[in-house]
Amino acid sequence: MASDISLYLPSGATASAAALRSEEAGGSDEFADAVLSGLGRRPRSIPCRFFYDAKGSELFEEITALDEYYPTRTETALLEAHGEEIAALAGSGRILVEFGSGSSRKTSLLLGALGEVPVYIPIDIAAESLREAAEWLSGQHDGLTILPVIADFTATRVLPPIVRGQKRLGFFSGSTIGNLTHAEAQAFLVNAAYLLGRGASFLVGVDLKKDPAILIPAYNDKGGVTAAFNLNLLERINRELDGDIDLDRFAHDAVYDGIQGRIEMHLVSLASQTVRVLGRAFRFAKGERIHTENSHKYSVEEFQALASAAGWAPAHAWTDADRLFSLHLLRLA
Ligand code: AVI
Repeated sequence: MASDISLYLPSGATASAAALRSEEAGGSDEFADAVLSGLGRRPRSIPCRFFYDAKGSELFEEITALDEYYPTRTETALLEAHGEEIAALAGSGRILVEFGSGSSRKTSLLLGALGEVPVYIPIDIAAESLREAAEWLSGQHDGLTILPVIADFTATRVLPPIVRGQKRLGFFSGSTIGNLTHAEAQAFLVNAAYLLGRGASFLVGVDLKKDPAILIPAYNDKGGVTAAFNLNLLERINRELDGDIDLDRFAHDAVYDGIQGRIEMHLVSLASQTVRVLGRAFRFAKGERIHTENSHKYSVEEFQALASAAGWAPAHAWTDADRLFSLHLLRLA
């Protein structure tokens, strides 16, 4: 039954989600260190993983349903259209290892297409979302064994012992890989190869390079949901780090850097002002920015080159007719 799902810690222990809540990524100490050092450096920056507190996660869900935000629906449509072919190329009877507990709907589509999956292992640092996703999926897929692992999926080196001797298929959806720098993305793919092991397959969703006239609205929607998502970082600072930031004196901005091939999100100071966080003062000039997110875009060939450099052999890439998004199947010899 759903509520019996226990969460696996790489140390080998199991724990309840509640007991772990204070240790989740973005827990206050780590958040405080990142904010104090990020506001103190030039250019100022705060890592995008801190967007996802409860309110930020809700706003992100809203973003995925926006007209302007094409990635989620396009990737979902690719999974619907090519599920059978993906399953045939990925290999049957494999343990499914998902990096991030992101979108249960996409996972459910993939599970449906794969047919027999002996065990499903989602890895995420956020215990609560991990448990919620596992509960929902266990309701959708009768008899599926789910072993959620609480860990930083970019760095974890351990899976539950049940995977020993079993072939694995990795799944990393939503172009979350685009939120990593090229070097971090390569390091992630190398670590995923270690974790998934010889003979593994890996399905990765990657947003494609395209006209900035499509990209910019996807990160600056008319309804202001992405702006609220970005500004929630300042609200989170006020809530958790005793901040006094006036949200009306900062604005959301999204720009496309064609050289780096990435959308950058920033928070721009609308006035010359001083803000306080945990008793420390930070002076902003009017127009000064805090860099809050990178979202890298790749051509099919660029991503295949990155994956190859990390030891993976590209087996196939699916794209939609408008060339908005790509799904890559990689293999490890
Ligand atoms: C989670 N990640 C892949 C999203 C993206 O498109 O980079 C986060 C996001 N930021 C603004 N809108 C969506």
